[in-house]
Amino acid sequence: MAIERTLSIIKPDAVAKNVIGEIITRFEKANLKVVNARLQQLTREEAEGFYAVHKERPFFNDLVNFMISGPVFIQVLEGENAIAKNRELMGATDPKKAEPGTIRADFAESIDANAVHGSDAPETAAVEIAYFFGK
Ligand code: RTP
Ligand code: MG
Repeated sequence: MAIERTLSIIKPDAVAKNVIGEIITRFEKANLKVVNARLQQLTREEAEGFYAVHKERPFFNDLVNFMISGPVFIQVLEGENAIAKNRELMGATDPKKAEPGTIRADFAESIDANAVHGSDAPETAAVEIAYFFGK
């Protein structure tokens, strides 16, 4: 299995709840290594650019407003099968549908305030890592 890198964002709701450490512990226990990270308050332009694939969707404005409602903790995770593994640890987008024991089941409030972002494929991982951390 290949060593991959993926972009993870601990969203404003989880940062506000003071669970950055608990979430990172889950990554570390799953053998994902934090290889770059920073706490950042996104501007509207940064959040819109990051979620540009969703710009025609009805939830886009709410999503952007939520992502700029407080600081986020952005990390690059590295490990075997990191992209799919991170998505598994995160659980379903809607925490009501997320498997017990996943990050979203345990820390998310709603489909809008859902604790974490994770890249969904190798192509998006590369683009998203470059978006925040450069080449
Ligand atoms: P993310 O990109 O944040 O990791 O989440 P995801 O892949 O699980 O979900 P995605 O389809 O990419 O949607 C991005 C974010 O938009 C919000 N959303 N709301 N109301 C809705 O139907 C709806 N659908 C998506 C979620 O907050 C989701 O994380
Ligand atoms: Mg997504």
